[in-house]
Amino acid sequence: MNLASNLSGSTAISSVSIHHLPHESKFVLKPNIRGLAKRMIYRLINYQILDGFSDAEVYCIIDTILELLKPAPAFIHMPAPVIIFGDTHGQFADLIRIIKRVDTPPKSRFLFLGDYCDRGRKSIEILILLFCYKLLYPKDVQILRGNHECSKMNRLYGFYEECRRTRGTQLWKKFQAVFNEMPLCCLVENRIITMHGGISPDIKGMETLYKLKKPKTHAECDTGVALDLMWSDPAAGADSCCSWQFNKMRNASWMFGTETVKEFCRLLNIDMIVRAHEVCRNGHMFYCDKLLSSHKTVLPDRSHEAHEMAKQSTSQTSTAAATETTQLNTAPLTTASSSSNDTSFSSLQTPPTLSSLTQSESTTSSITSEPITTKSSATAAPTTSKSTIDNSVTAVSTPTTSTGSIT
Ligand SMILES: [Mn+2]
Repeated sequence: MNLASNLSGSTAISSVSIHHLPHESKFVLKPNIRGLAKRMIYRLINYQILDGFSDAEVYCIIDTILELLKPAPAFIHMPAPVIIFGDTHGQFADLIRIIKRVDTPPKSRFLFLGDYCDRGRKSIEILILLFCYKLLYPKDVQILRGNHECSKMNRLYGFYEECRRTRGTQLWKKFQAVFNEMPLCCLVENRIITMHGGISPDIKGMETLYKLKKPKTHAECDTGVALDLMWSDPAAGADSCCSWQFNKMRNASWMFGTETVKEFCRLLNIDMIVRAHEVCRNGHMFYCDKLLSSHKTVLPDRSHEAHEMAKQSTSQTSTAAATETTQLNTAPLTTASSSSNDTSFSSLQTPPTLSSLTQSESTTSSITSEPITTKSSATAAPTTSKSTIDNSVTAVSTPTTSTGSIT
């Protein structure tokens, strides 16, 4: 399957203007920072470490990405074809494994759907790698914000400790400033809308998204469309017939049913929603033919622990509680298939450090077989009609009737 290729036909010409983000075109990267970003990518890809780069050099990349992201709106566009990645959650080895399998920018485009930090042990490496790619190829790489790119979350779920342990808490603070500037939603080729969590009953049309402001405070992250884009989920089983219902599993935002997904696609005149935020056993799955969850994981379900954590951590606030369990990983939509098993990542994250948490979390697990079994097609489909999309959906033998486990 190559959704992006299927979309690159008839709208290619008209899409030029809508994908134009002026601030990215005007952005000029200083030669010394360009060189630094290239050296960092080389070391991260080949050695998977940032050792040898000073704090000042790491801060330089973060300060520059902040400068690049600041003018970006909360709702952005991107042309197809594009490789879409779900949650990475600090599992750097998995990200590298997939990046080595696909073309990297500028030969391809990358769209990341958020949740880069927490859970896994190498969130800093993931973020710095993505920042370097974004700096070098600003139009070819987009990085959306997930619910873990909020300080309330990543203070508790591993990222703060990782920063403190490796380079100090100042680094953690610098990352928060970047997170506040990340866009929340991306429209691919005018046909596929993407976000970390899901849709919102407050989205009344494209205008809502164009008017959306990037949330900069806890309060802004915890309300309205921004909250829903980062937190909502499709409903499973019998609940899927309901239109909107309170998301009890998250204790925040909404769950939406199959008809709601279809109505949303009609309302915005799009073909599909692609989101992450939940575990998908096979890496990605379809929901009522219109919503694709792109998320691979194989790690133990810790929802009970997470739920307890959420209850404790949100005793001061009523929204945006975390019920995410260990989850992983990147699931590119347009990659070629591979049937090889991969156990390259074998250990996970240090437990959260919230003093009230006394449970010791399992720290070992293994990644099972690579879930993507789709093949890229070099032939672009002639139209961008619904039938094109639906055909590409049905061509993939992935689960279609239930949502992934709550994460
Ligand atoms: Mn999430």
